[in-house]
Amino acid sequence: MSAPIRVATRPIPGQKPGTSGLRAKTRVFMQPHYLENFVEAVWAGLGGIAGKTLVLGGDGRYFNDRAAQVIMRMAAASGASRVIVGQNGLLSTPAASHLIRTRGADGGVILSASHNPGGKDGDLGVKVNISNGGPAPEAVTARIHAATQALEQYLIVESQDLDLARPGRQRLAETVIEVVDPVADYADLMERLFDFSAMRALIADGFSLRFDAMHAVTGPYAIEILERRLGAEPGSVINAVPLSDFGGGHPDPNPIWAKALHDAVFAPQAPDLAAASDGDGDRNMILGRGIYVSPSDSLAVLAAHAHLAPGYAGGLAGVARSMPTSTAVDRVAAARGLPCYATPTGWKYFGNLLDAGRVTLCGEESFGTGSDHVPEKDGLWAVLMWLNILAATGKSVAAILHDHWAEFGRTYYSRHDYEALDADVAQALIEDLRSSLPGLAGDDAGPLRVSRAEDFAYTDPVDGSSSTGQGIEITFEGGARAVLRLSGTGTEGATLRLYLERYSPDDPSLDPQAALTPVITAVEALTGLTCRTGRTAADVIT
Ligand code: G16
Repeated sequence: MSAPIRVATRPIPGQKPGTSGLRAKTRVFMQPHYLENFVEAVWAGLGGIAGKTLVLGGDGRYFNDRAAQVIMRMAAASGASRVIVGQNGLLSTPAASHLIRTRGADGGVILSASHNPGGKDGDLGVKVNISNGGPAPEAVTARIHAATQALEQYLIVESQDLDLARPGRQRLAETVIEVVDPVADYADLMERLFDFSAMRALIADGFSLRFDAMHAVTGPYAIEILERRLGAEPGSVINAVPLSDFGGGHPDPNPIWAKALHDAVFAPQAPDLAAASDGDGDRNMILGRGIYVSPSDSLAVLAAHAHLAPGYAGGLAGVARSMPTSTAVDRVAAARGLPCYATPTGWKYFGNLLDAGRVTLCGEESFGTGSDHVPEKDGLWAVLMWLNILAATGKSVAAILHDHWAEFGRTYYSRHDYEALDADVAQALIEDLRSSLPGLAGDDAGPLRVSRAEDFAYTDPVDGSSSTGQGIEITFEGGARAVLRLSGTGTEGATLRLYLERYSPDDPSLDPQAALTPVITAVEALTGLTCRTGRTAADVIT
């Protein structure tokens, strides 16, 4: 084994971590030094890697395997004591998070661009987690970004590829490389949180389940948990084999990209519960026979029923949502006397609240839900929480949802995404709106009147750190709300996200898009969105 090689390099512009790590086109990551530069900066952001333990895995997308080999060589070159890597380089994000905690690791690197498409012409990403198991907070990502701008060299050892196909230990220079089963520990954790015997009994009684792994990382996890441990019929997990291009699809669990699954619940022989997860297993979509559960409603329902699962029988300390997520969960929190926090978009902002024991459940409109079991959102966890609630109540998904709306009222909600916009156009739209905010309260906007308009800023109640410019929030008289912000996870131009919400105290069962029409009209009046972007409709509506 040769000594570490110092490779001279230069800063590569644009290596700024976004909402969740660095994302770029796969071909960009494949350019000379691109991955290596960023990884060297990650070591700097983590305060060095010498003598430390790192967890490493990914969602199996194209270049995952090559990138894992490079990262192990770089970790060895910089003196890491151990790299714990998922078999075949695979680990879901929540499983990686759990491993970091159970093994007392100092951090983790997850190779994933989440729900973005994969393949040579798709996207790749590097997510960075810290020793609490959660995504690197802003202070760390800022250090990483600063390091990318000052790099002159990186260290790497030369070696043959390590064999990641079999669990066991090997050595790379002075570093122990430990290949682990990616599924077992995570599945055991789920058994401790949920009532597996009740869920097994429900399934044995004929309850049908369909889980779409979208050819991404959750396939092996779902087979083990849903089919092997819970006894769901073989074939209940579909698209279960991780493929490097996700079979050509977007591993994005929403009604657009998981359309076949969505349509199946509205067809004859619909499963009782259907769900999907994303590339790296941290997102979820929940469907029941004849019904789609919006992520914001899902969070509210879980908050209202979590005590039915053994791991949460003691009740919740509090709940948190990202600011653009609907206020449905706030109503549950108010009714149950629970603290409720609104944070900026990005799971990293939940980390301190979870670590401090202030909240037990968190969720986002972007198909993410989770709890204090790991400081990451967790797709399969959400599916099991729903299944546990269904087993405990004996109700259908539709009945749970309608009963929820009857008790708490219904918060109509939708997100409209305008993708691959000219970045300057999108930025100018946001800036113009931002500068108009001070005088907006009291103004008419289409059929609505603005009651409050602000640029969301957050002060973390645990460590006092603050984040500004986190989305424009406009509240209208009567309680409707619109939020506008630019996505931090895209890789092409800019994606404008428009989040729309309107509360109704009962459940008039309107179509959400129809219920939200006045809010859409109001936003158009305030921004001139159609004219400025040249788009007459959103690209993706969830
Ligand atoms: C990441 C973050 C989430 C965020 C989502 C969308 O999820 O972890 O907190 O809600 O991106 O962010 P944006 O609106 O900036 O695109 P993931 O699953 O992509 O890692």
